[in-house]
Amino acid sequence: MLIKQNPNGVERPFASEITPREVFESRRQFIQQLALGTIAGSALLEMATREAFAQSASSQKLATKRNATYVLMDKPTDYKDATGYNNFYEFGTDKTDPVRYAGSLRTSQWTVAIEGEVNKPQVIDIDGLRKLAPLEERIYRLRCVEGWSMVIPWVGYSLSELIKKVEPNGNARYIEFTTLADKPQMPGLGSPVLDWPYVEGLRLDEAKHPLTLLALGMYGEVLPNQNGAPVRVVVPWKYGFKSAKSIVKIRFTRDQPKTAWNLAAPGEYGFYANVNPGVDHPRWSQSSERRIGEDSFFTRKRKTLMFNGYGEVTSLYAGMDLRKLY
Ligand SMILES: Nc1nc2c(c(=O)[nH]1)N[C@H]1C(S)=C(S)[C@@H](COP(=O)(O)O)O[C@H]1N2
Ligand SMILES: [Mo]
Repeated sequence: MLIKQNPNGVERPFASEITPREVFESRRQFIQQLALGTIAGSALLEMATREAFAQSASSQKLATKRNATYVLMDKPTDYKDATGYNNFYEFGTDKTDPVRYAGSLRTSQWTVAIEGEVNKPQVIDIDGLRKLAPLEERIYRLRCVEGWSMVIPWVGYSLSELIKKVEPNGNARYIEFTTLADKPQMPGLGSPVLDWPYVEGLRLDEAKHPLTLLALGMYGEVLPNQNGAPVRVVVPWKYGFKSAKSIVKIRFTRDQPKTAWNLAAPGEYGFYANVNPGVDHPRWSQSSERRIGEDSFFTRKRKTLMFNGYGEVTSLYAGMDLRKLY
């Protein structure tokens, strides 16, 4: 990815990312209370969302039930960081471009076409997707290949619910996601940084893994445009670029689909893109990460965990050399 470095090579935090001591103290207390079990899960969600509602009074709330299987000890990233520091190259390559320019994305009348090796190809609208399965809240870590991470309470359900409904046939081995590419709505398409549209893909067993989320919201509300409204996937054990935003097409295929970042730089971004602290990016180490919001000058980086800490996916890769198939 396009990583900008300061001339002196030192990465400096934004002023807004330096946490005042009171905030740090209250966070520490929060973690302690969490460890003692004195904060209930719903309170956790409430704390995460309070700021969200304050920020966007017009945003639409989604009725969800928290899935207790996917709760983390990590404090959710502040809403303003999760929605203000983004990669969504269709709106520009700077981290603040998506929040500034994604307002032009029209998310009403949105449909997703399901095609390819399925018995029941169909076009589903967002209302249909919202009703397809009960909406759950799941708190996932997201690790960007660039070396930063966030903790986001998503709203959605396992992609496997949708996969069941469309009935893949015996030829289906992979699944391809295509993002909207519409120049009038997306100023970043004027730049040749990627081959548009943004495409991503998963092996079918990865797509069916319960962790793979079809996300329709975050922080209890519909997805903000800059986070991939109105529908995206979230694959938490893979680098963030696998989690395609603003999806308009899902295609089931026999052959491994091409993917946007692999096309742009095959030596840097593989098809699998599993988070792996043991395999460095050719231009930087992947062994640690900075958690957005806690990365003050004095905060140590966190160790990156194999599969981003989601060890339950290990068996999907039995017998594969994950150094070669990065
Ligand atoms: N369509 C599209 N999807 C995308 C991207 C993009 O540029 N375009 N960036 C990816 C990258 S690199 C990351 S890290 C995540 C960021 O998701 P977030 O902004 O919701 O945290 O989105 C991924 N999905
Ligand atoms: Mo990323």
